Amino acid sequence: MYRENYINSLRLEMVEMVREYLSPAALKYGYADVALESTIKWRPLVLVVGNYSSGKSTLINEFLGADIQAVGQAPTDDSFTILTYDDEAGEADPVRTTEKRDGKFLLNDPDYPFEILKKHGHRFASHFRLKKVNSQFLRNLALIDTPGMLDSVTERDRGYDYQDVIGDMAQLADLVLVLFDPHKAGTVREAHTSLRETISARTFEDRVLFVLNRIDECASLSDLLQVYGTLCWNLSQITGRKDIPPIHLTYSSRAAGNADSFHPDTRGFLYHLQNQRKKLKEGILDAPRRRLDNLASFIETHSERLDQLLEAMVAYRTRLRDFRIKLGLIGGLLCLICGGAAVLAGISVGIFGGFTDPIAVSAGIGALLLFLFLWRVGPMGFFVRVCHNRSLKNIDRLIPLETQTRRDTWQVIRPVVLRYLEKTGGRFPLKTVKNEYNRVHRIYAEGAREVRKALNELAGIKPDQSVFDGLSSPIRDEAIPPEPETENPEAAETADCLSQKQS
Ligand SMILES: Nc1nc2c(ncn2[C@@H]2O[C@H](COP(=O)(O)OP(=O)(O)O)[C@@H](O)[C@H]2O)c(=O)[nH]1
Ligand SMILES: [Mg+2]
Repeated sequence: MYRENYINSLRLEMVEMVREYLSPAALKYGYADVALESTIKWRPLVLVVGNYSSGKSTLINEFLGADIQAVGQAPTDDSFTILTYDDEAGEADPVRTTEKRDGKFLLNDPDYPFEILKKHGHRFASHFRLKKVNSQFLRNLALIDTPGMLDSVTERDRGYDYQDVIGDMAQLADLVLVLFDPHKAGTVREAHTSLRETISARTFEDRVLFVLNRIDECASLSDLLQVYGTLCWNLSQITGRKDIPPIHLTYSSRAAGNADSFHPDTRGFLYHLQNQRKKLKEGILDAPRRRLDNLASFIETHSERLDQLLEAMVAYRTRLRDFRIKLGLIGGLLCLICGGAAVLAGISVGIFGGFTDPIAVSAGIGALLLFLFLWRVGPMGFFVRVCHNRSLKNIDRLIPLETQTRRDTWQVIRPVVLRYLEKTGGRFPLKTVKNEYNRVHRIYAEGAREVRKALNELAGIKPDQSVFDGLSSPIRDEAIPPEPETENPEAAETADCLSQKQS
């Protein structure tokens, strides 16, 4: 429980950090259209994608401990379903759906992070829903069950862009499970491409878990190896990498039993891969910890960008202020000369009696003030505009960009800086922007480091065993094959190899 509480309070603190320090500046300077925390404030999310009939809903039901999602060989369910915990439901009750919400409600409720999915239109909204389930599995995370990939002809009939939706959901998710099955090992290329495009290359490996499901349907170990090889090949083609990402080899013993698909010869290798289901479950239950990693990266990335953005604003305003001071001094000097010249001219033509004549002094001061006013509205305004335009033209010289990291960050925020300076004409108070810069800089320089320190501390805290043990599913493993009496050493060795590769 200690670790769970630690994770939860750390998550809330990090969201608060974003809300209090980063969001205000992000909204004010047009870096973000909606508050930064709107996509991260909800619970950790696990997205489950794959072909239809790859066993997504079966897997989810098994972990929830009840038949919550419809399952079937044909494309049964064409909806995106958020499965989340019902805090109000009694824990002793049998696991069931306690409440349902439709897509329109979800997309418009600011308590949920799904506003960014609104753009996918009404057809998507009618295929989007939420179920509250009183399953302990969902206590610290929410799952998203998705309709499977279909062939391209049917794709067009969906009425919304499936790939785009998957991409947006993957951005919200802390963990993405990509399911394959032996019949279609490698045909989720499209889903994979949209994931690749939306999840940054740096975090892709941490965020995506590949699962080869329904392995009980492989007639033998060599059949499984063939499927595994095909999948590896397809994955390496899709990712463009030679090293194969870890793949969980698993199956639903309950569905396998129902489907009556156990070939007696297959029991040997299945026995050695039984732990994979448990490992997968543990991997999913680790989503809250993954959320912390993602939040840490989120804070690092956005605080770095906002820090540079505000640095540029301060640099611009300081430059303008210095230029104004210079212009003011020149103007003051010119006005003094002009005022003095006016008095001298007055004396020389005999209008004023002399330098001590009070009328001459007042006339001199009046002339000085008039020249000052004319200077400010005329030449000074003109020179300030010239300085502003020159700053915009040479925007890349506003702040030092000595490292590649700073240059990369600058490329992202440059248009934001330009837009804001053009919109305001450079008229914003230097003091305010300096204060904002100091606040964001504290997060960038110290906050992000503190967060990493807390995460390192967390790594030293042992997982709460109760989290995993207390979640034994009421859907029993009816068809788990018994350990083969005479173990085939070759098969065992190969299965071990596969398992080891994944750990
Ligand atoms: N043999 C076997 N059948 C499975 C397994 N997982 C799911 N199924 C069956 O495959 C069909 C499709 O499952 P479903 O969960 O609806 O797939 P989804 O479309 O990906 O959600 C159902 O008839 C399940 O009973 C498995 O591990 N082994
Ligand atoms: Mg399904």
